[in-house]
Amino acid sequence: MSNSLVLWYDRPASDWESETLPIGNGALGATVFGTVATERLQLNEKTLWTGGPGEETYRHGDWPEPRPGAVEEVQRVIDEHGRMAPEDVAALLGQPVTGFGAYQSLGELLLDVPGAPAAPESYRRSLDLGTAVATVTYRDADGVTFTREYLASHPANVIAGRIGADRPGRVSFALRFAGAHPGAETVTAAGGRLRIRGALPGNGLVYEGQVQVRAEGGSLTRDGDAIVVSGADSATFALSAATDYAPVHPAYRGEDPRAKVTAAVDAAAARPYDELRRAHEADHRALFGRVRLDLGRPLPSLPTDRLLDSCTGAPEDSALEALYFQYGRYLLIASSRPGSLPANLQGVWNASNTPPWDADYHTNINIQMNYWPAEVTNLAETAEPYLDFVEALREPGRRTARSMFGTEGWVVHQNTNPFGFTGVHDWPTSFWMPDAAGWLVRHLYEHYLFGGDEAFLRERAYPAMREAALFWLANLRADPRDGTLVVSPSYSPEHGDFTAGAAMPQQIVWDLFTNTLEAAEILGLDAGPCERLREALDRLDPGLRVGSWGQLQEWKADLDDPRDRHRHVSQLFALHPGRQITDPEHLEAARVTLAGRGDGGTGWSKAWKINFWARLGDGDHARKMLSEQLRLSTLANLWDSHPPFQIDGNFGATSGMAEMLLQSHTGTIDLLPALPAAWDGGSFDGLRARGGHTIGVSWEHGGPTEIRLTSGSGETARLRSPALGGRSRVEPSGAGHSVADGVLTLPTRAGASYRIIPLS
Ligand code: FUC
Repeated sequence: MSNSLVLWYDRPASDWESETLPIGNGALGATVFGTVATERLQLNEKTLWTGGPGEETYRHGDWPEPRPGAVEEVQRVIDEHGRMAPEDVAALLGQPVTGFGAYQSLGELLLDVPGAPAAPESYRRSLDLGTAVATVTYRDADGVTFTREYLASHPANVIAGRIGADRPGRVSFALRFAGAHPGAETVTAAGGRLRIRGALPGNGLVYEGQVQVRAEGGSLTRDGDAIVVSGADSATFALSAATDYAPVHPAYRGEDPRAKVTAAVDAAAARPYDELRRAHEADHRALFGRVRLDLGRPLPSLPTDRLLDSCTGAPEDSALEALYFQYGRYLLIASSRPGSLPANLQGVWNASNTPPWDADYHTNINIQMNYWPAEVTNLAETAEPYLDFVEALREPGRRTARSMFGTEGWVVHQNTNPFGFTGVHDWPTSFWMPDAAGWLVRHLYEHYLFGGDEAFLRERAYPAMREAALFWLANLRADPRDGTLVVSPSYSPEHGDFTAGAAMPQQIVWDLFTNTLEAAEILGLDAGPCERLREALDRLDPGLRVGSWGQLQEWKADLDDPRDRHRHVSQLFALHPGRQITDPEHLEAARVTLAGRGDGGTGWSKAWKINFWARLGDGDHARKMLSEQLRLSTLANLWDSHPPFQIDGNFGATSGMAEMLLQSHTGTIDLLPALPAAWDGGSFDGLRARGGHTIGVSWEHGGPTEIRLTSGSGETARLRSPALGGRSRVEPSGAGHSVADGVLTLPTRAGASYRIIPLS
């Protein structure tokens, strides 16, 4: 195969944020600098967080004392004046944040290489998305070629590396660890093993890391707390790390990490490196290899940073676009695997102890966007940490619902941490969002829609959805303006005043109630509560209003300014990720809103707009946003930039590209629903549709020439494309398909594969 799945550079990285190459196994992350004289691998362990229990002041964001009448007072002001300034609401309902914490760096693994060339020849630093191996090669003045490779193995739970040379006896280095919390940890070396142990200041979270070095030939000695390899033919290392964090309310502490780390490093060190690497590649390929995308252009043989610099929006960019799509899938696999926390604002990669926004979990778009590509790009397993995380918020969220609102149900507000922070802080424009839980649980339902696992729906998704819905049954209010049920106070994320019935909260509640009712019907459960939910849904203001300039209103009153370019386009939740907008009038209003907001915005904002335009069926505009994101919001290592680096935009763009190729929101599978002119020929395989079908399409001149479908659980597939309106050949032919209104209906057998070839 060509290099179509490789990021590569002809220089070492000097800047962590924009240049290093990430590897990860979900729990552990490393970024590779590839510097020749002192190699640097910046390290992370996903649960290494300050804050939470152990901090005296930590209260999960709940009010320390009840505030009887506070919410009602805000509701009263809004009823009377129509709005209330965020600062005034924060003064009544917010509180200074205490003990929230931040995601920490673990430190750096450093390899000092004696006699390294100052000007190496044939230098190359690369990341192969297909194998999930990062490689650095260079030649010294004697003509010796050195090769370093690094990987993060999920099955072995280690970050491992191999340092080699093409002449015997030339591998020498000293390996040491530079911790990120010098006063809090100790580093020791013995028997080729380096051990780091510490307890974080504040919350006392215990962490441990170990690295075992092995050398073939030469010698392995110790120099203080460094391990020294001299004159070896090659050397390998295996590193693991863990903390005593556990995702269990209220203490959020589990076992001491030493036994787990020791076992992982012992086991990895006892295996031949090649075998470890083979097992890693097989594990990675089992996920990554499920989807293939070819946008009809070969990747030019240029370093990735120069390729990115050469992007203009021309059709030739499509090769980089395909690489960028797969990079999002790679990053999700690397930063979200079962057994640890979900991907945070930076996935798993963070070099700072005071990262932007604490590298936390923002719930007003960011964590949700991280998981948009998970199901459709055939990586459902990567969503498991997120699904677990959402479920684990129920218990603290229940207490927050009781103490702030005095009702049943569960809530979480605008940002959360690994320690069940479900209450509030007091940053006026981004602290209040009780509707966030309704948005979070939608992925649990989606997981069922794609995977068809009814036990998951019954035991996990439905209880969390139902309890979030019960919160709103108890907390919706009759709007004195028209008697509809509204959220009050309600807030359109990070924008404007507090009002009653802002579009996004209304649409989220619509989505939550609709999904919960659907799920209950599938499961045959809960006649009583469902009756109440149905009545409330009938009375609910659906949050879809067309305003004076044809726009979809952001608030219930027509307050929208056509010149407003705010990065959030929250009023279009109903377009994406929601599925409430399907009729021409509201689709057109959504289009007007989107055109009004313009094509600017932060990285994630542009990524959301790719999805929006795809949902509107406008492939050229979707690709324009993709191009804007690549040109203006993407760093040399192809990380998305808010700025600064924020990974949600990577995931949102991958999702948006999938939405351009395949949609399945309303009972049909729409093929190539938003194909841009620049992608005039191409093919994909392995994307998933709701209903459990796996789809591949080849196309030319904008129309499918062959559709490949593998059925999951044997549901009937309804495929829509203008090309399917006429005659088609279906193989195997016994499938008994029919065509009506441009929809080809195909009964399927579980596990069976079909080929559909449009004939006219
Ligand atoms: C949201 C956005 C900000 C930023 C932050 C992490 O609240 O409004 O732009 O992305 O999350």
